[in-house]
Amino acid sequence: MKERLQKIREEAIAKIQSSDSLERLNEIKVAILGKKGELTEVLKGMKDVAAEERPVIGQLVNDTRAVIEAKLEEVKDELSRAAREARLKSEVIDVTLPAKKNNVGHRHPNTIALEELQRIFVGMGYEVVEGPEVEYDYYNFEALNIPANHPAKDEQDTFYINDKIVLRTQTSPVQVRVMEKGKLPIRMIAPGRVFRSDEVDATHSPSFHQVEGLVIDKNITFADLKGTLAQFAKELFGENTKVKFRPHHFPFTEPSAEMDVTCFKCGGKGCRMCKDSGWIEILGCGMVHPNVLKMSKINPEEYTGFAFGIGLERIALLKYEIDDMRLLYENDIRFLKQF
Ligand code: 2U9
Repeated sequence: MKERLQKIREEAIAKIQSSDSLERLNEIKVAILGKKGELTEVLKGMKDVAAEERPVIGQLVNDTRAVIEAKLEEVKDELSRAAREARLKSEVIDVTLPAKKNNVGHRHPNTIALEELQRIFVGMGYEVVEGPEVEYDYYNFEALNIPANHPAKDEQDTFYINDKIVLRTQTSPVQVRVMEKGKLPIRMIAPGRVFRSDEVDATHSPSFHQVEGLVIDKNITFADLKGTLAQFAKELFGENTKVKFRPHHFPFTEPSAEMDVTCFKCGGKGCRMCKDSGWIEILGCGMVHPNVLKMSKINPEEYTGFAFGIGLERIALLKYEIDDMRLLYENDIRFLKQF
C-alpha cells in the first residue's frame, strides 16, 4: 500500500509539473483526486487494510493528498500568471498612436435653410405645426377654395391615391386642420414635404419642401403681411434687403402677391444671380380668402388673416448659390460636405 501511494505521489507530481495548460491540470486533478481518481480508489481499498495499520495508512493517504493538492495549486498559480502575462502582452495598447478620426456628419442644405426659417418665425412668435403627407382632397383643395373643376387642380398635376386621397401638393392642409379646431388667433408655420407630378430638371422635382405661414386675428391687414415679410427678408438676407410686391393670383388668397427681394449678391445693381434685374422672387402671399375662412367656420367679418408660401429648396439654392436642384437629392458626399 505504501509503495502504491509513493508511486501515485511521484507520478502525480511529475504529471503536474509537466502540465502546460490549466485544462490539462484540471484533467490530472480529476484523474487522481476525482470520484474515480487513483487516490480515491486507494481510500476505497482501506477496508482491506489490517485494523492496526489503518491509522498509519490513513495518515499517509491524507499526506499524499495534501502534497498533490499543494502541487496542483502551485502549478495552477504559475500557469494562471503566465496566461495573464501573455494576454497583457498581446493586448498591449500604444497610447502614443494618433487617435482615429471620427467622421461626424452634418446638416443638409435643406435642413440648414429650414432651421434658419424656423428660427426667424419662432422668434416672431409663430408656432411650428406639421401634418400628414397623404391628405384628403378636401383639405388639399376644396377647403382652400379650389373646387373640383378648378384648373389649379390640373395645373398642380397631383399624385392621386384614389379620388378622395392625394399626396399633398402644398402644406396648406395643415393650416386648414388648425383653423378647423377653432382656436384663435393663429400664428403658425407649416414646414414639410409636398408632391407634384413634375418632370425632374434643374428647378423641379416631384417631391420638394415648403414652409407656409398663416396668421389669423382681428384687424389683420395687408400692412401686417408687408411688415412681417419685410422683416423676414432682412433677417434671412441681411439688414439692407428691400422687398417689393407684385400682384398675383392664388385661389386661397385675395388679394394675392409675389414678393421679390433686392439681390443679396449685387445689392440690386444687377448681376448673373438676379439675371440683371436687381430683384429675386422669393415667395407667394396674400390675404386669406373669405371663402377659406368661412369653410373652416371662421367669420370673415370678425377675423382676417394673411398667408404665405415659401419653396424651401429655392431658398437653399439661392442662399448657397447652387445652380441645380438635383444636387440636393443625389446624396453625393462631395457636394454635401461643402455646407
Ligand atoms: C390657408 C390659406 C392660404 C398659402 C400660400 C402661396 C401663397 C404660394 C408657393 C410658394 C412657392 C408654392 O412652393 S411653391 O411653389 N406658395 O405662393 N402659398 S399663399 O396660402 C394659404 C395657406 C393656407 C388656410
